[in-house]
Amino acid sequence: MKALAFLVLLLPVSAHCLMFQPLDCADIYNDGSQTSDVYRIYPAGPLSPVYVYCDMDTDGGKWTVIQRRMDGSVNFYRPWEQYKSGFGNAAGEYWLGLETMYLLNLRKKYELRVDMEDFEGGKVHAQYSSFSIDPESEGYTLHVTGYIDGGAGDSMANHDGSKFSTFDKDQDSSSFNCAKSYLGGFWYNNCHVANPNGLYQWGRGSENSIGINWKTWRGYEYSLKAIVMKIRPVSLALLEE
Ligand SMILES: [Ca+2]
Repeated sequence: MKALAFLVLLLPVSAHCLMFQPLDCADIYNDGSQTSDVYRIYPAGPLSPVYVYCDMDTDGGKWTVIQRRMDGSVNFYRPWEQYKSGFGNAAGEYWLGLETMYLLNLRKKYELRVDMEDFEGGKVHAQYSSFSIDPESEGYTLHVTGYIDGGAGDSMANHDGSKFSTFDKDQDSSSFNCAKSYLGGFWYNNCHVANPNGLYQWGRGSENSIGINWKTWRGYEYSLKAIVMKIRPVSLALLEE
């Protein structure tokens, strides 16, 4: 019996070595790759790799980047199907995709961190101890709670409980089309306090509310230089509290 138990213990380890298919950047980090870079993850199974940027440096690393703006190189005014499947370049600006985010949420509990920069050298962040989204049949409704201040203020609370909207799929709580009015795709409410997928505007002169806004930091008339949304699995110890 002792020998059998020993074999059973060994099996998962050898299977892991033969076909390592990380779900997220935390799996990659724990497997020994601890440099921030582009990696492949497999939230939809072995035949569907997804390229993603892993932040292995910020606050202990293990962050899977789900959204990144940094230079205006990618157009974020896109239809539903593209926000669902993802777009852009994992080495630069991109949106991971709502379906991939949902598949990650199916497997693990995540926290969210939003890092941002302005054009004057300011850097702040906002963190949330819980981040999840519902399936497409529920409009990919956002659940984001447990705000922890990093200097940015809480611009996401207003979006908690909202469905995702794009210019061709209005699921917001406004009488008009928020995505069309504010030139992005997001969990618009009535309409936004944060607009990370808005129009990249290279700083000053941002027209009211259509830029990359984080209202509680730089307001509606300032479009940020960079914003990165990243998620990391919450440790089991924390979940049991
Ligand atoms: Ca509407």
